[in-house]
Amino acid sequence: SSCTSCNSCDPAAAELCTVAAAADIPTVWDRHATQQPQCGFGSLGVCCRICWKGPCRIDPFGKGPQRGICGADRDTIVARNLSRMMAAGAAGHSEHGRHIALAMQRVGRNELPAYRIRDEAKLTAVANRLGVATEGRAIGPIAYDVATLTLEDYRNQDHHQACNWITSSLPKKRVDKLRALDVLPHNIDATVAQIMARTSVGCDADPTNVVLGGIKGALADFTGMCLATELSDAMFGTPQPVVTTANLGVIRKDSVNIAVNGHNPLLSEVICDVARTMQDKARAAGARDGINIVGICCSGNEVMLRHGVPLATNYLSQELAILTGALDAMVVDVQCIMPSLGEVAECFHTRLVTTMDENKMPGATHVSFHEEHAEETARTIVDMAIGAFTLRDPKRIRISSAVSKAVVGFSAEAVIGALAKIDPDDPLKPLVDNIVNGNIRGIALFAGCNNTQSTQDGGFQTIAKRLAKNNVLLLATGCGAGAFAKLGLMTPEATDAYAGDTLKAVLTAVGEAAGLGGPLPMVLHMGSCVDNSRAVAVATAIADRLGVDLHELPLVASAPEAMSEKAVAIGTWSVCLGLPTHIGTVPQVTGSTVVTNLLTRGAADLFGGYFIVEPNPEAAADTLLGAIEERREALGI
Ligand code: NFS
Ligand code: SF4
Repeated sequence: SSCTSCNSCDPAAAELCTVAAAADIPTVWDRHATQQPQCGFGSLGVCCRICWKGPCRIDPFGKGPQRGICGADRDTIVARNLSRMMAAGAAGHSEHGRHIALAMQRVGRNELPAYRIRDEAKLTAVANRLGVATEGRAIGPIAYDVATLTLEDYRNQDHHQACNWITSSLPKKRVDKLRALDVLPHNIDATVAQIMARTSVGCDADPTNVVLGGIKGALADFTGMCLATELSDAMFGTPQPVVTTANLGVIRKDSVNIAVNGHNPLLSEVICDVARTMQDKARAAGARDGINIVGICCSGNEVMLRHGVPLATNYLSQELAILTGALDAMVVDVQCIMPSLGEVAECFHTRLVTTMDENKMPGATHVSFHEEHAEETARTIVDMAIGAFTLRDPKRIRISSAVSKAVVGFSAEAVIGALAKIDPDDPLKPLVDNIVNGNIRGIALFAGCNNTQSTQDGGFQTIAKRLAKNNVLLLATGCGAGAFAKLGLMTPEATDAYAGDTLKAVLTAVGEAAGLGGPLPMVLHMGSCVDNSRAVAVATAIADRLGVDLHELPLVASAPEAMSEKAVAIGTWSVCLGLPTHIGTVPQVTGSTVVTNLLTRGAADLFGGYFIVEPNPEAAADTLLGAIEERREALGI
């Protein structure tokens, strides 16, 4: 079912957008409509605002100006705009990673009572991988050393010395290839700063060189992502399969409902911990079912995978959570939080709480979050939610009927752990054998955002069903994973309904061996956007097992609704790791043939991976299947 006014496949969106319309509250879809037609220059990437002689724009039809005032042509302008997006994406993910690493240093010194190392085995594995001594040492000093070595990736000034986290996260052949192309970052912060510097007025004007600089930034993004995921696992636990629920129906009438929205588990984890201790207080305020934490966007994915916290929704329908009239607080930290939320919350009793001093919003109450007072801050926020609960307007409560079961929690460790139940001595063997014999044709990673330019969740659904039917193993992260969870595609039932026979047989054998009592879900939820590194970890393990590089394997990626600068960075590193990478959004680069050709063709020669731009999901699925078969043929399997 697709609601035309909200352009979504999500039944909850259709339900709640009628509430928005009746109350005359604009949603993201209404604002999308008011922006039409969107600027053609911007869509092509040929608008430049890098200096105040501008803005300048190139006439795409070749009649008007072909150079900006400084002389920059369309290729330079497009390349600079694109590289700056990659730098911004890298900054977002690596700030998240830095925040975690700094917290872990202090956990190691016993300075943060709200946190501890919950997964000592993971920390030890990470330490061994990075070359930090573990033998006979207490966990605190190991954590401190791991965090300190991690922060070296933000501090090292020797540009011959690549970041520890990228060189230890990829097959050696891939590292060598990236080094030969001079795109391995030596320092995440320096790489971001260098992109900003070289793309400012009057600097790098060679479009290929500019994009290669951006690519180093995208690989810095990957670096930040790897370290964020792995250190978060050590502090909060490595995900293991868990059964939970997803979609707006997880918001309950008789609970104090608190949504955690954003990205960083440092905040959402403590909210979960503290809420557990405040259940009686919520009941005393009249909430018969106590406190109900629900997740939105990647914060939601983080706590869903680690603790089975139900996922309310993904990016595009975050406003709708408030329209249920039963959301008592929405707590946000960083990234992908719509600035409209304050306005929507003001129409209801919902408390919108910002927590990061560098991410405030109009219409929100700011409760400054710092790790050393994490529990106190979390208690204040939960108290605010309990207070808001008593102010609900019962007439405006619209509990959604949309809710799906979701089996989630497939970290690389969980995947390999499940396989080990079949072959304890050589866990990868069952997976590799089934890829080689063709029972599994290949592996596809679904990642990225929602975008109003597409039908929400629609491309994910169409492409995934088609690939599953053709026996492709499916992984997902971010808002893509949110889409699958909401639509009931992360269930054994979906495997039975949609997977091709040979894929179904493998998923059933592994699921049963792993004690799940049935097949693995059709799509394996690997986590938030930073957890895309988990998929790379699985791919790297397979490549190492076969002695090949990543671009030789039948692996593809797809972001049907790519939107954010972070998604631009992720898509780009996916290409640079060797994957055919589909995006369903036409990127803002098509004003330059040089840049477009580099991304869709030239990249294949350099990296083995390339972008596939295809807004039509059916056509995209066919192209991805073709790419998988092409790789199989080249491998001789
Ligand atoms: Ni990823 Fe997560 Fe979602 Fe896109 Fe935004 S929440 S970090 S950027 S919109 S997937
Ligand atoms: Fe115009 Fe050049 Fe300034 Fe860009 S940098 S706004 S093209 S003058």
